[in-house]
Amino acid sequence: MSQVGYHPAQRKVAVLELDPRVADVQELQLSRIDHNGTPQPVKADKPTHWGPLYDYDYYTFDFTEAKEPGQYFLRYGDESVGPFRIGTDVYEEAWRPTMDMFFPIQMCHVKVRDYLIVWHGACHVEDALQAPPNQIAVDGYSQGPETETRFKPNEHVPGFGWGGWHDAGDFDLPTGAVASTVLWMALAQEEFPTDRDVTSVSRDERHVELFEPDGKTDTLQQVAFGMEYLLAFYRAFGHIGAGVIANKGPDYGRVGDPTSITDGLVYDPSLAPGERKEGRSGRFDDRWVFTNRSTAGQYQFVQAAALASRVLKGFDDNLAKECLEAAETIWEYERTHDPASFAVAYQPQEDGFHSWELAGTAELFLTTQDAKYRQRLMDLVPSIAQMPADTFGRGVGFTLLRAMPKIDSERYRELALEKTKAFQESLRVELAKSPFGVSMHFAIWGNNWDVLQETARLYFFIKSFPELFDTEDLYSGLHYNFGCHPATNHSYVSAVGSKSATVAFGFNRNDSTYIPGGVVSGASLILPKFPEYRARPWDWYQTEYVIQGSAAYVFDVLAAERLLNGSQAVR
Ligand SMILES: [Ca+2]
Ligand SMILES: [Ca+2]
Ligand SMILES: [Ca+2]
Repeated sequence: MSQVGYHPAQRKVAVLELDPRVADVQELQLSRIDHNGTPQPVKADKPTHWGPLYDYDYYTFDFTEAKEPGQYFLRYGDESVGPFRIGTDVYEEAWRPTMDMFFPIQMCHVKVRDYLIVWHGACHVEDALQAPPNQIAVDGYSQGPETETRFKPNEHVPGFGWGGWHDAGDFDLPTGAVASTVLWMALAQEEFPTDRDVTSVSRDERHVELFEPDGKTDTLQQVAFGMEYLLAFYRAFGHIGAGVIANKGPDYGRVGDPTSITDGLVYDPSLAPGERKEGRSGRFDDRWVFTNRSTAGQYQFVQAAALASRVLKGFDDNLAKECLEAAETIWEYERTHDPASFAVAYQPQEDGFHSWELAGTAELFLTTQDAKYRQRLMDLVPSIAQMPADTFGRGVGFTLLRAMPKIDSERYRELALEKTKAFQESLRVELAKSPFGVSMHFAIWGNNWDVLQETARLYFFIKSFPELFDTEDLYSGLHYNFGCHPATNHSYVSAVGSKSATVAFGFNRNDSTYIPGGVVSGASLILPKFPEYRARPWDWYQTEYVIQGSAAYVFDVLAAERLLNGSQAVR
């Protein structure tokens, strides 16, 4: 069940995971705590057999009729779960720890404090050195035979000392993950605007203070911080590269305060190791920036930047203008040059259907309404037509749907509807494969971030074609994230829900602790069919925090809040 509980209007289905050898399945009991603190029975019934899956036999218990606000428990035999709430406000605060704490704490290049608590100091301020050609680095980063920039190997590239979030417990700044995080955050702000302000960000002092307002909307400050990092590539190279990461293994794997991983001074090869002169240092500890161009990555940036330029307008007009200028310049470059597909972690690859080009072009069209972007989208209609339904639904589809009203073309709309219908049918089949009502694809990590991003995309399908979709499918993604999933019933969001992931693979994992609002990947599938969640700090494939999953989570909670409580809901 969901550890944060349920809105009265939602479907409520608990899932019971049993050893298939259990012969006599007992009653499940739902009770509500009365004003004396005593559990009062609400419903007791034999659960419904769903069937075998993985190493288990699954049953469901539908208690949708429970609508009275309050605290509830579910009991089966000796096992009891709860308390969990039923109330119209169950999601109201659920997104806040992620924006109030997790994202500020993941910020690189600043110190982060919460009054007495120092989360970390201003780290990696000397970023970054040009990664040398043919350099293979940790965590899937590599450089091709050319740098594709004007910088010499190991030369300091200015401008990388501000912006970006550490991804997970690693301290690298992966371009694709940052772009995807900006996307979900900015879409959340565009669809469900909030003016919440509990974080101060001082660029001059490199100081972020939690729970101290500074008169600026936090989500916009975070979108700007992500874009500042991505724009550093554009400013220095004119194109986007794979990311920034430590130049040696141990520096990549360190835990605790990252401030002392590097000495904060720019590397100068003319100095002896340990020598310092005029603010430069002979210690070779500066991080590398990886700079090969990959067309899909350029279009991913175009999409994030075009969207951010809309959202940042009125907040930081200069930055908004630069975002749009960068998006348009890079789009133009990719349109007039041969595509490049340097394969490296944290940069996407284009498929045979121009998915990333379509995403960037549609977003630019949404921002500018310029006829040349509309024309390019219409030119690519045959590619959309050839796209398999799942490629559409799990990829660029939600972006193409967002552009649909402004494109105002019957052919485009018909095609979007046709693809959406086909995707909806495929999704129906997929969601019925488990009692959890979400896509259960596992590849090393748990599937929670995939579920959260699918849920976010689903919001736009529901918005475009409400008659084709059931909003309960969107809520299933949240219930899954909050505890209705295999192996255990932890909420996958640290500190959100009665029982949550309070041990996780963040940069404080060595203390077996967590960062409030961080979202873990959750139970992974040990082959052939054992779902496992051990809640251990170093099991990165189960308890790791990743920034894009956390941003999609924020989007999903706000989407549910909007669908259930209307537009006045978001605060
Ligand atoms: Ca990483
Ligand atoms: Ca603020
Ligand atoms: Ca240094």
